[in-house]
Amino acid sequence: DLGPARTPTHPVATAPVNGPLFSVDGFVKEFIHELNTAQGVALARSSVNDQYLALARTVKNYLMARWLDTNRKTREAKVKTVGYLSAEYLLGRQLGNALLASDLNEIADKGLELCGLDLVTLRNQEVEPGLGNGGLGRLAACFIDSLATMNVPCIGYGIRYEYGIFRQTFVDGRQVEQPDTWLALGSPWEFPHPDASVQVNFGGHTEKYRDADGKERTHWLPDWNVLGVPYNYMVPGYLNGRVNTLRLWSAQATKAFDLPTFNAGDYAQAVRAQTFAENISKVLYPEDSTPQGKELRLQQQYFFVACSLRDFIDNELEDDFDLHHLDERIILQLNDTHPVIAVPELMRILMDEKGFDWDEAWAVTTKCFAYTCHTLLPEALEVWPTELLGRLLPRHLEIIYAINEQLLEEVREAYPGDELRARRMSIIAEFPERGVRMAYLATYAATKVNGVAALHSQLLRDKVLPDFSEMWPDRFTNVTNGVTPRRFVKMANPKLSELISDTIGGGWVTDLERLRELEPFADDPDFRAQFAAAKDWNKRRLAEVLRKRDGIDLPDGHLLDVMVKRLHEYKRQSLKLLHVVSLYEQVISGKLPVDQLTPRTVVFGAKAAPGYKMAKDTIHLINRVAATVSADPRLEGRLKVAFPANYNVTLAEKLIPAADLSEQISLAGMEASGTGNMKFALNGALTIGTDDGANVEIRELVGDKHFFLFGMNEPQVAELGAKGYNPESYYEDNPQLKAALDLVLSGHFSGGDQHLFDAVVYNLLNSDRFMALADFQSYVDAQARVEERYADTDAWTRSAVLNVARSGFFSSDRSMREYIQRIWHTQPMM
Ligand code: 6GP
Repeated sequence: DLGPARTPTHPVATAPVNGPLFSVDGFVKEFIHELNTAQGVALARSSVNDQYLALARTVKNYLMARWLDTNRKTREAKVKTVGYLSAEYLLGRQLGNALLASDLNEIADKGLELCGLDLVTLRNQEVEPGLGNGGLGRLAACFIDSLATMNVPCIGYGIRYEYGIFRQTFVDGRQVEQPDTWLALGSPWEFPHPDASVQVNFGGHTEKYRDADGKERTHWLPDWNVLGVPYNYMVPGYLNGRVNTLRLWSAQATKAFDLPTFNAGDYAQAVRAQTFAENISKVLYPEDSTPQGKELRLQQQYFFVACSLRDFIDNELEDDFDLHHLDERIILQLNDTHPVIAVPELMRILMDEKGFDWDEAWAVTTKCFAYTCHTLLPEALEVWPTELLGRLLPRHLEIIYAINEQLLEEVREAYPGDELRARRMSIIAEFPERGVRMAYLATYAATKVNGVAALHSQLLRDKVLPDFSEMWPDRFTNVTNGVTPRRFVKMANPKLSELISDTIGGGWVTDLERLRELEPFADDPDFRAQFAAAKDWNKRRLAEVLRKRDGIDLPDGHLLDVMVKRLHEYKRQSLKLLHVVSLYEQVISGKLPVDQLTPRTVVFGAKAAPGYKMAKDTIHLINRVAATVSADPRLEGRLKVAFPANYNVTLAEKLIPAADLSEQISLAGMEASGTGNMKFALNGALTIGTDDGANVEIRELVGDKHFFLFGMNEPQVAELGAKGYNPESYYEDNPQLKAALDLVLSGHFSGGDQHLFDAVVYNLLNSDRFMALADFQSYVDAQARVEERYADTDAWTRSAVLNVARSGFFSSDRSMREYIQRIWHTQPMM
């Protein structure tokens, strides 16, 4: 403890912080200073990595003054802050976005040129922080970008994983995971504040005692603890001077090592505690949409949530703040169930530490949380065994039991005699083992519960939480997801952005509905030509990236058909693959003259959870089909399949702007929303998709004529399921489908091995939980319509322009506006 700060007497000490001068000269000075003093090298002897780090720090220095200023103003204004609690943030590279937000692109470009350096090369040196799996983590990153841009106070809270999502490589076509060493070459964007570290307790037991007033109270006596060290990241708003905070926690041992053991010579034992503690933030769990019920995962969840609540209460609020009014200063948004342990944690703080009664604590807690659900898969809803939860967090389990008692009392009062209902709604599951249903806990405690697209929110109410929505209908709402137009249009698609700005002005970047003004230009041949030219430029840029990055050659003049997302059976990459195999089979068997094949390149990008066998087998099969099809001279180069490894945000930014066709083909009722679907539409790809997630809203907005709908809708899926689904009948009845599956079974893609892909094929034939075979014919028919439209270049481009013009709704700024108005009740700052 350094004691209280002294009152400064020097005028400079109290003046606002100034960043480097906003000029090419100021930039160069700062850059060289960083290179010399932080990197410790002269320009002439510096490596590209030195230069990148110095550049990143230079840009950070510009933002720093604004960050300090934002913090000061927010604190002074004592306004309500959004505390976004998320176990994942899939940020993507930081440099490009920081340059854009601070309007430094031109200055940096010129300044680096004066130093004999090239901005693009330095930008490519950045390793993206992959601190998330997929949609849920990327959504969090888009949301905090939008809040900063809209001038809304927000702190994103999460975990600083030392290893993010694994790096995917292919060995003989099979996925092999490599550790993601994103910190290895330096981490210029973060700044740790070890002095603001927080202690987090685990284990032990609880004891009752009587306080001074004779009231019974509880005391938690934990038996181990770790330290949470905050690492701050700046979240700059677009050209508005606001810089919000992303605060990620890193776990450290409270004691570096056990000195007596160390002195006794058992060095390994002496540091064991340290290793154990640091494991908590070591690695991101690579499961997407399906939880891993592992103890370390629960440790991670409690760790970051406990750090965040403590941090906000102790460091962001005034010392004398009355916590009865906590909801006037923060709304804690629970990004799925991962942070839901924050609910009993806040109850514990208020009761055990601040002396609140139960009812007082509950009244505050229920005003401070809102919950977003991101899934419909029943197996994706987290349930923590009470045995584990009680061992790790005994006090929290007690509180959860008490919350549940209160819930059941309310239910019994509302529905007397309906014991079955009470049992259904219990937060405590009794089967297959005693466990805590985190989604129920969140729903009971939250002011609002939302799904992430209209259809999803409807199904959430009707199928996942029907009893809760019946009892508290007003608690449920929908906020359809969105994506940030800064990163995914302005930055990722510079040519299209320029064309849009030249046509309707630059306001669309923060007011995306203005893309509507492009509608009339869909009929302007000149505009269409420029639009198509931008698409071509994006394709050439992608070709260069894929050649360098993956050794993949992208043929000219092909329809670029892209399916990028996590590998999951419900997303149905296998359906896309069956279409490819079928086209190929028809050509090599002579049923389809090769010159009638629309030249097409199909690009897949997908990581599979390391333990998800079916997903990994599917990756293997895609790679084998890719190799076979691309190499077969009978196709005359008219069909190609490419599967670049390690799909991530960085690749998405190149791939999405180049795409013609966006594949959004999940079984209806399974994809909560999707956000890739929005990015494609905004970049002028046409969608082939089912009536699922946000596809429904995309289709409604862009119009049926400009969207290729296929497959069963959700009620039809439910009906077929109820009737009894028999995938084999589709195989028997559809010669085209049969021929495709038979070709796989023949060993054609596996060097004659007729059993290599048995698991994938027989899963489709015998079970096919996600009904790919049922939707096959409809999908193939829709693809024929795609080809017909594509053959008419003008018609295709017209549809593409209309997709852009009508997709402004899918800005994450709009999503944030809806959260603010209906859920958070916060105010932007002026
Ligand atoms: C995903 C959903 O699968 C996706 O449809 C949605 O767009 C995204 O969340 C953002 O809302 N869900 C997850 O990634 C997940 O882990 C538990 O859900």
